[in-house]
Amino acid sequence: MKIDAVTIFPEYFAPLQLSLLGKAQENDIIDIAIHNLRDYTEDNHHSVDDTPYGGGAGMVMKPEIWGQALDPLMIPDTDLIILTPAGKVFDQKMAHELAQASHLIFACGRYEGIDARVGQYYAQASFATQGIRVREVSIGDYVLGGGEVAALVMIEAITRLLPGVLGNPESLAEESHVEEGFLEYPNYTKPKIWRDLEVPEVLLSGNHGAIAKWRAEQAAARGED
Ligand code: JCH
Repeated sequence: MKIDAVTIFPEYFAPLQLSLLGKAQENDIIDIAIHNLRDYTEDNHHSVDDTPYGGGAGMVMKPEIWGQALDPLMIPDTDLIILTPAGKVFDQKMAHELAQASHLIFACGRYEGIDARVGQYYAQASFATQGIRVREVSIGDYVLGGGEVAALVMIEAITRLLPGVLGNPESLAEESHVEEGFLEYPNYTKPKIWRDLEVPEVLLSGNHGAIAKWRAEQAAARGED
């Protein structure tokens, strides 16, 4: 999977070199390129923002710069993801959908966001017929300073679903329960007693039927709070 991210803060993406995401890149499962939006400015001050039409607080990102940055990335079969607090909320189901994509572009705005015509432009029929889709996505109902952290969250959640990324496919099979509305049960490891707290007896019993029943009960109980 090819992944592009466009941002005025490329340094935010340093964690992509670590752990699971770093390995997925080394193993050519994902190919990530980070693009500095300011490289596409043409004025002396490298400005990317301007005052909002209609007035109001804050600044809005200029559409021309985004067009210059995105045009060369818009190849057939691309999902353009515009991060915004007003977008459709990212969940495990959307992660699975996006894990099927061949090319993702994350447009990471700052200030009050990107001029609305950028999304409108690439959502036109002339792009749709080439397999270019535009999605406005939020990662949850809270306001971040920009799209970068939201893009990181999505890239990690999507990448771990790609074939060959997780060594152990059992964890993915068990996780599919999460998507079906089942919640996880509490986990324990050694030692058997830690600071006077004991591991539930049933987990030491070797009775796999009883263990499965207990875990199902615990998972259901977690959903109640
Ligand atoms: C973003 C902002 C609108 C502040 C600028 C670009 C995503 N789930 C989620 N929360 N926040 C974001 C997000 C994504 C992209 C951008 N900002 C800051 C945007 C505002 O209006 C109230 C305020 C935030």
